[in-house]
Amino acid sequence: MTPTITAFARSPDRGRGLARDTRVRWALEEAGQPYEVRLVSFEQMKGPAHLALHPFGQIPTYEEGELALFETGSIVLHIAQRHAGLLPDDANARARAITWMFAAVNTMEPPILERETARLLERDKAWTEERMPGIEDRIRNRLGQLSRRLGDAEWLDGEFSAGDLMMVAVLMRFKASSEMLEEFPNVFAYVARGQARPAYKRAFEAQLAVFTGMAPAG
Ligand code: GTB
Repeated sequence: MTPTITAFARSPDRGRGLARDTRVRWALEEAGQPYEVRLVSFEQMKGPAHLALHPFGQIPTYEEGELALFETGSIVLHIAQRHAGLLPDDANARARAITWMFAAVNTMEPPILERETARLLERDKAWTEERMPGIEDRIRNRLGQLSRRLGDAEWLDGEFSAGDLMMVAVLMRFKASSEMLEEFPNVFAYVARGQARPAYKRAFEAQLAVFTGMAPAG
C-alpha cells in the first residue's frame, strides 16, 4: 500500500529541505518506495483532522492503511524495518544503527535547536547574546565528539544506515549558517556525502517542487 505523508503547503524554509518531511522522503527514496504527499496549511495542521493524526499539530505524519504515525524518528525506523537498504541484517549492527538514530535526535539535535530558537525566535530578548556562547560551546563539544568517532570513516558504523540518514539530516540544520560545521572538516564532508546520495537528491527535489509550485497536489 502506498503511504501518504504530510508536508507544509508553504514551508517557512522556502524549499531548502530543512523541514522534517525531507527526512521521511529521503528514507522512502532510499528504500525505493513510492509515496504520496498531502500538503497542509498551518491552519489545517491545528485542526481536528490533522490533530487526530498528530497530537502536536505538526508535520510530518505517515499513513499506511490502518497505521498512522507521527515523529520523524519513528517513521524513519518504521520504513527502515520494513524495507531493505536502511538497516543492516546483523542484529547487533542493526541495534547500533538504531542507536545512532537516537543519538542524532536526542544528543546532537537539542543544542542545535536551542541555537536556532535563540537566533530566530528570541533574537530580541535581552539574554540571547549572553546565552549564545554557552549554547555554541555545547554544540562544538558534541561536534568534536562526533568528529572523533567518525574519524576517516565514510559512515558512522559500516554501511550507510538510517543512523546516518538521521544524523546527516540533523546536521543539515547548519545549512543556513555552516561556519560551525566547517570547523570539523570530516563531519562537514560526511554531511556532503549524505547529500550527494541519489535518494537524498530526489527527496530534496521533491520538497523543493512544492515551493516552486511544481508538485502535484496530494
Ligand atoms: N519531533 C517532531 C518530529 O521529529 O517529527 C518535530 C516535528 C516538527 O518540529 N515539525 C515542524 C512543524 O510542524 C516542521 S519541521 N512545525 C509547525 C508547528 O509546530 O506548528 C521543523 C522546521 C520548521 C521550519 C524550518 N525552517 O523554516 O527552516 C526548519 C525546521
